Amino acid sequence: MEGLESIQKDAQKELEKISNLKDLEAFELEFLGRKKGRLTAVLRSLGTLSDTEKRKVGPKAQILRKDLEGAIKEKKSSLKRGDIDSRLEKEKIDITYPGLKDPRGHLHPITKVRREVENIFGAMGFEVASGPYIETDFYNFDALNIPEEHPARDMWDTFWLKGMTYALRPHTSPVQIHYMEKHNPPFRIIAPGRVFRQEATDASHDFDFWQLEGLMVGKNVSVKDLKYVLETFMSKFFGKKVKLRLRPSFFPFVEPGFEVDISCVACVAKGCSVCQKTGWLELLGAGMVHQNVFAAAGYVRGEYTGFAFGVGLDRLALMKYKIPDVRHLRTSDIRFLKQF
Ligand code: FA5
Repeated sequence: MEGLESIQKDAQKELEKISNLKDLEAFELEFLGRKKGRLTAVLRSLGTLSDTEKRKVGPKAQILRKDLEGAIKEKKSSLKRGDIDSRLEKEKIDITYPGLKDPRGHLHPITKVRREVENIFGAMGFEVASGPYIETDFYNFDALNIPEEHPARDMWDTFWLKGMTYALRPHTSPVQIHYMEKHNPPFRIIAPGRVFRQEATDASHDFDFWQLEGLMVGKNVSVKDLKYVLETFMSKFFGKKVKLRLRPSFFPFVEPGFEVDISCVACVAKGCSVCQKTGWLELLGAGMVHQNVFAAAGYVRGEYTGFAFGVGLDRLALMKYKIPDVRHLRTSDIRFLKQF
């Protein structure tokens, strides 16, 4: 029978060297394993000893078993702790490290302006309507009181498709007809959308730009309503009191028609380079809907009155954000877009 002392010495020596759980398992088997454990063998053979021997060896062997079991348990938990520590060391996060830049984009200035415009008009009871980019002559011109061969068509030279049957819309006014064909007055709508024109571009003219159409129709709608609605919108949009000036002008689909100027928002009507020292900015076309337009949309002539206006969304954006050239809005130049 192996002596308890040598078992204890070996166990102590080996245990000190153990640095992982796998070796600890092997150690446990070597000393306490059910079949071949060295201490197990001693404990099993106690029965073959004399009573005196038994009393001498028995308690010592039991104590050694308990000690070994305790030491194994302790080693196991310290090895596990070590494992966690080293994982923590490997996976630790330095929360003071500068963050990675968020690559998310943001809304385009035209989208921002469109949403703001929709909110302001929405608060005044205007619904948002839309229409197609590709139109027939009827919606682009005839229904808007611009007959074939009439020189007024030259005001909106557009891009023709399919042998002059279809064209890209040169303004948002066709949406008036689409909407009136499907709805009866009273109503108030705005129609923001892209329009396309054959245009020699410059700082304030592009060939692909955005317009905002407005249309309010009812029994007693008048120029007063037009002036009030536009003045309220402009003042809210620019965040300051804006004055309106209506000058007589010609658009075939309105009678009377106006060119609408607003008091310059850059110099507050004193005269600067933005308004070319006039104190006024030319911004939109407007007027009272022509009865021929109501008739083309299927209404009874003389039954309703209404106002309509068309303003360049791009021009609103230029003024709001002090952008010097309308063409910047479509270059997709990130250096430009980042500023908004
Ligand atoms: C029209 O397009 C009319 N449909 C507006 C209208 C609607 C009048 C309803 C009466 C009643 P005009 O061509 O003037 O009108 O264009 C209206 C506005 O669009 C201009 O005042 C300007 O703000 C903007 N605009 C016109 N051409 C361009 C362009 N090439 N680039 C950027 N904005 C433009």
